[in-house]
Amino acid sequence: MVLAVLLSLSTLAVGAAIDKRAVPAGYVAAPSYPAPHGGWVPEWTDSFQKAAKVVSGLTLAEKTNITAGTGIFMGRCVGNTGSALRAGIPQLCLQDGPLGVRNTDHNTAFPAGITIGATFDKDLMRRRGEAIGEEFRGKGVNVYLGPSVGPLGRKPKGGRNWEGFGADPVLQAYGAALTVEGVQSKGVIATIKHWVGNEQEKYRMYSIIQEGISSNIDDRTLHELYAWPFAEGVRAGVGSAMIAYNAVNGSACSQNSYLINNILKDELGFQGFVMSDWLAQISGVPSALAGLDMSMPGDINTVPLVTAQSYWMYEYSRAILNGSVPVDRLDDSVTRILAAWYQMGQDNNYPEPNFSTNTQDAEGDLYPGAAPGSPKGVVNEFVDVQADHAVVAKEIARDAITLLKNVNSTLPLSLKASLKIFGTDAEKNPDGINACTDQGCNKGTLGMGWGSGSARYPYIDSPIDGFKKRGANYSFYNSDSFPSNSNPSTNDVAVVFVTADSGENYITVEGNNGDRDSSKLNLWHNGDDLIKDVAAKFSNVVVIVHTVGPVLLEQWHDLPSVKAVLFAHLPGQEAGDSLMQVLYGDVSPSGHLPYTVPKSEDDYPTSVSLVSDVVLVQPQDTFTEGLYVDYRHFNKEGITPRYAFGHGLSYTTFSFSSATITPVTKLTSTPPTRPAKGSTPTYSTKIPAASEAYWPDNFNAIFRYKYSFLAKSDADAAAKIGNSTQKYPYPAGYSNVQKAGVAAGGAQGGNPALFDVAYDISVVVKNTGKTSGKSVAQLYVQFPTGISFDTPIIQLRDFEKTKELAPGESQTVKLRVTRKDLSVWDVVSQNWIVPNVSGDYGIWIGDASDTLNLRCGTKAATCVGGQTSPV
Ligand SMILES: *[C@@H]1O[C@H](CO)[C@@H](O)[C@H](O)[C@H]1NC(C)=O
Ligand SMILES: *[C@@H]1O[C@H](CO)[C@@H](O)[C@H](O)[C@H]1NC(C)=O
Ligand SMILES: *[C@@H]1O[C@H](CO)[C@@H](O)[C@H](O)[C@H]1NC(C)=O
Ligand SMILES: *[C@@H]1O[C@H](CO)[C@@H](O)[C@H](O)[C@H]1NC(C)=O
Ligand SMILES: *[C@@H]1O[C@H](CO)[C@@H](O)[C@H](O)[C@H]1NC(C)=O
Ligand SMILES: *[C@@H]1O[C@H](CO)[C@@H](O)[C@H](O)[C@H]1NC(C)=O
Ligand SMILES: *[C@@H]1O[C@H](CO)[C@@H](O)[C@H](O)[C@H]1NC(C)=O
Ligand SMILES: CC(=O)N[C@H]1CO[C@H](CO)[C@@H](O)[C@@H]1O
Repeated sequence: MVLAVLLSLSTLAVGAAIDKRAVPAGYVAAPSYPAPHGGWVPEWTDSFQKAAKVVSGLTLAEKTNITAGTGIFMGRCVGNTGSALRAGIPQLCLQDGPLGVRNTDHNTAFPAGITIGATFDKDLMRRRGEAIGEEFRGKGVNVYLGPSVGPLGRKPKGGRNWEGFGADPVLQAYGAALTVEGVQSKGVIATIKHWVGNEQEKYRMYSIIQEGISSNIDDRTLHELYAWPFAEGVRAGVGSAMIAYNAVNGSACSQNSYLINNILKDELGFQGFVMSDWLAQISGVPSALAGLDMSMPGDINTVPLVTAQSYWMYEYSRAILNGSVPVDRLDDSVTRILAAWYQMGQDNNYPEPNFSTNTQDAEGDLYPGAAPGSPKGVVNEFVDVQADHAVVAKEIARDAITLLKNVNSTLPLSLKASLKIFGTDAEKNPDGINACTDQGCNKGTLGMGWGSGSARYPYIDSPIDGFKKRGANYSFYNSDSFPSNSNPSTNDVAVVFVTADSGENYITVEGNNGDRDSSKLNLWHNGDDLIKDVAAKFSNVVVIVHTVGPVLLEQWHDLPSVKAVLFAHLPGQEAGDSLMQVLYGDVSPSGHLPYTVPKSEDDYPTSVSLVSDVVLVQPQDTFTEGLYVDYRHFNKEGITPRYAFGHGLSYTTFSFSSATITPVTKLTSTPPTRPAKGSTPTYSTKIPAASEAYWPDNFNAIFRYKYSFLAKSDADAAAKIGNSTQKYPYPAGYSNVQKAGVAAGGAQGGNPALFDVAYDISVVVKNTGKTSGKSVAQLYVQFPTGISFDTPIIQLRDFEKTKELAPGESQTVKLRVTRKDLSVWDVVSQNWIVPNVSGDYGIWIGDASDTLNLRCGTKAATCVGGQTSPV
């Protein structure tokens, strides 16, 4: 996907030397070896035993075949591992992306991550995951390349924030964990990505002329923000994790031993396999030692499709024979991969792929990367996997719609209203709904951003389709400039559709290189001007925004004729009727902002602007704002945003009352001691016979395909080195002795005591208005005063959406805070500590981060309403 860029870079770059700009003083990428063996948590024991048994019977070439892809465009899926058919292990199919099966047909284009985040609805998060899982399984995909929780959303202009769930670690964590549970309940391996610090698109990749951008993150910030959603994904049992393109503290994530070995596999107790992002791997032996388990798609990053070169496959066979990578490291990787396969039940009649990511045709090249000369055959059986998933997709699109402003109950509309509708976003792209590869354009209704996180639309139910179906009385002006013939009348309601888009770096759209580096936080297509022109002529204006993230509303928000503003986020295929149900009041809007909407880009700390204009040296992105991203920053600096995180209006009103707080687990300043690691499979350390890697006689190799075999002479030469005193120059701090495990670990997600419930909280939510609606109870924690840690004023820790409440109806909503929710990461003791066990934590409850009027205190264990919101 990054091919064109890479090839052009490499032609430019021949001979240019890499000049590594030092990371700022104090940021270090410490060594952490060896890679911990997997299999030590009870939930995975059976799968590891089955896997280890198979692995013990595999040859060297079979093992290295399983750890890498066969090359880009070398199979039906975006990633295809080698097989070990003799042992019954098929090739595994890995496919994008987070919101649906990419590059295929008869699939559902689900609402994007940011949209499900805006629902604040755990049940919908889980059901979306289940539906996605069914579609990936139905297409024969073994590994779903989602959910995405990195980027976290630190940079408002970051290109891929929309693939995740919002600019808060806890919202991301629920999104991730429930997606993982849903997807994996259907037998599909989920992939949590991108580990970690992938907060901007530009400069993300390593190339011949420039190292990938370095995200310099301090330890506490990593734990309390960026690693938090990964911990919850791991706790949910995620089967794979994908590393990020960028570096952290100067060391590429694909070979950062501290990140993979120490944090992910040891402290967070991750049992699955770690794969590279596509072409992110930059070395062979170092990445293996640093804990990488799978190379995707298998090619050398700078020369895909040129030769059959790989860092692994045959090179990995060589690195084992010459003694550089210990045999147990390879065995552990293969066991992790096969354990995930067994853990999901994929050994039991799992379907083979029946689509091709490379073509929409029924027949085509079996290995397009080998063309010319690739054998041809049937590559697409057009299997319909949609079932009734449109139902949940529409429910999500609808319940995400976030009403920001609604003066004088302008919404809901009456069916009789005379509507004048403006903006090309209201109708489908006239060139075709899938006219742009990977949705790499912003034309027509914006249902998703662009890049590998996109899917093809089976259809789009556009807003205009919706108005038509309703029998609305409307005129539509399909233009982003104000037309001269709109005939304004005082009784008209003008509805203006506007957008802001972003995506992945390998496609540039309207000057935006993935990130919104050109559009900034402004609406696209002169949306501000269109709204202002409409507002000058019409007195009742409703603005509908399809957006990837925060946008500036200031040019028109307070104009007297702008009566209502709503964000419909990225609805996927179900953009029309979902919106109609809200506009016409079938349901009340119930979405809430999964990020802050600022008044100005200057409201953010300068450290979260995009890094730009760096030539040849490694770009440095230092997270100096620490914990203070999004609302944490606005609150700390006392900056009033246009709309606060969590804001979202309804057509009705709710009260929060009769709250209770019940102590459950008594807190201690450090958590109880972790359980010891369970046993893991034992692996031989003996270097296998060179003959295990020899090319078989008369093997019919596919051109440019990646194989794990070596020529006899090469294998023998490597084995000779392996049986000599010649040693690989191991990195400083290298060791191959398994360790006991860090104090903060102990189970999937970390020390299990971190997830003990400290307090149960309940609150009665009552519909005090005149129409039905759903509310969201949001719970924010305020740390006690006087502690020695600087903490954000409030931090989201739990939320729950109510059922649809009739007027006068109430529901008791249950929330909880865990030990971890009340802890800080102490960099000195390397553990989560409760800074004052007898301190009075404020547990604030409300329906937005700036309307928290109900406070439960942990000291007195009482709750009091009518309080002044802490921010
Ligand atoms: C990055 O450097 C900081 C500062 O030394 C350190 O606290 C942190 O643990 C490092 N992170 C990684 C992943 O190496
Ligand atoms: C590796 O996988 C490929 C693709 O399935 C297969 O052709 C090849 O024979 C496999 N190699 C081994 C050693 O099994
Ligand atoms: C062994 O092979 C690997 C893979 O080609 C290579 O990187 C490494 O330097 C070799 N080790 C020795 C000691 O020659
Ligand atoms: C709301 O309606 C009332 C009564 O019709 C009117 O006086 C007031 O100006 C309106 N407010 C706005 C902001 O339009
Ligand atoms: C539609 O609205 C126009 C005003 O723009 C009005 O003249 C016309 O009667 C309305 N038509 C219907 C069917 O309500
Ligand atoms: C390893 O080297 C020793 C001599 O140094 C030799 O006796 C032995 O046969 C060799 N083993 C292999 C497997 O080549
Ligand atoms: C801890 O909290 C208690 C109760 O609020 C308070 O009396 C005490 O001073 C606090 N201790 C510290 C070290 O802040
Ligand atoms: C339902 C269906 O058509 N499944 C097919 C998917 O493709 C594989 C071949 O790769 C077939 O074996 C399945 O029958």
